[in-house]
Amino acid sequence: MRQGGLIGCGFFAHNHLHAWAEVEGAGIVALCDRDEKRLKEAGEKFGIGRLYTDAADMLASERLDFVDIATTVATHRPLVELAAKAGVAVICQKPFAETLDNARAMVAACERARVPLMVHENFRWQAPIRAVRQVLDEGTLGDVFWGRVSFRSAYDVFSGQPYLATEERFIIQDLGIHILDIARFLFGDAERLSATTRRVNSAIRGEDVATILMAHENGATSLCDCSYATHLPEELFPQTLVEIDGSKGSLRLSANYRMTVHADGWTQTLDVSPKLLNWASRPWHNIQESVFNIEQHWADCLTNGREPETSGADNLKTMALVFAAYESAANGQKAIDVRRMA
Ligand code: NAD
Ligand code: 89Y
Repeated sequence: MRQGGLIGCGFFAHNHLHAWAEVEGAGIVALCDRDEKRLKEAGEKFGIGRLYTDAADMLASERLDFVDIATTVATHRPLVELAAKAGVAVICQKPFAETLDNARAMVAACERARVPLMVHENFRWQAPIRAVRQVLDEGTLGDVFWGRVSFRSAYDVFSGQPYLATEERFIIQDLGIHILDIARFLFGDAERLSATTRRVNSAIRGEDVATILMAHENGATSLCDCSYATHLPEELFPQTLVEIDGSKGSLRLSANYRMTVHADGWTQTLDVSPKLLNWASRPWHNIQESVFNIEQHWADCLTNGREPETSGADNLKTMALVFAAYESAANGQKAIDVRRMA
């Protein structure tokens, strides 16, 4: 079994730890958090006794195959570079970096050290998103010319993640990043992008609404829209809805994980709900299942010597969309050539 050390035992890391306990071929043997209380609590809850308040100490004292970094973005670069220097493979949570320069530097550090690097970009690993991709792969819709990836909610994310209310940048960096990555996963890389943003909730610092229009290399147009200011009759957090139009048919991933495919004169509606894993709880179970899926993918990649789908190099392209969206919105919706950025 590949042995990992987890750095950052906060809000989301508990999902990582539940999932690691079920992954085949890899697991967590040591924990690190500079907050001793959080460290001890996680150690007790998951039965892990090797505890460190300093990541360098953990790397020096343990024989680790990888580290799983579940801290917030400001600490990603020093921690990724520390692990690379120790010759240890790295998983890093999203958002990977605060700047493209930092993202490139982390990718370069891992390449120089010849250690695998995966960004924990998990939304594309959600079962409903995989089901959509399968329809595309089967060619049922023909040539895709238009798509929409949409996340609209008023769920209170600030109580569990208070830093989301105080950062200068909010929804694109935190959530839109997943939506943009799903768009790349479904429609391929983008050439051009333009965006608008808005802050509706005056109690927070950053933007909570964003609308992003992209032209993809294959000629498709997509719209990524996200909002944490949308009060709907039915709160759908954390569901991502998808619409796709192709030359032979259309697909709609609608509320409550219903996927409707219409092609060649017939219509089929399927329930593509995620599994409710035994440690998961609604409504987070969709995200929680994807955490297990991406961790299992990492373990399989280490075993087979394959590059993870959301490698650091791949994630540079998603990060480029994030920064391009902010640049466009700050410049009156200016069209940005994203190929010059990644
Ligand atoms: P958090 O603040 O609750 O936890 C972070 C923990 O890291 C804290 O306990 C802190 O003490 C520790 N830490 C920070 N720097 C450290 C260092 N240098 N060494 C050791 N420990 C350190 O944050 P969170 O809400 O758990 O979010 C963590 C990351 O997970 C964020 O980047 C967030 O965007 C991401 N996240 C991802 C998803 C997803 O679906 N992929 C969902 C929620 C959060
Ligand atoms: O941090 C975010 C994420 O990655 O998924 C949902 C979230 O927890 C709040 O927007």
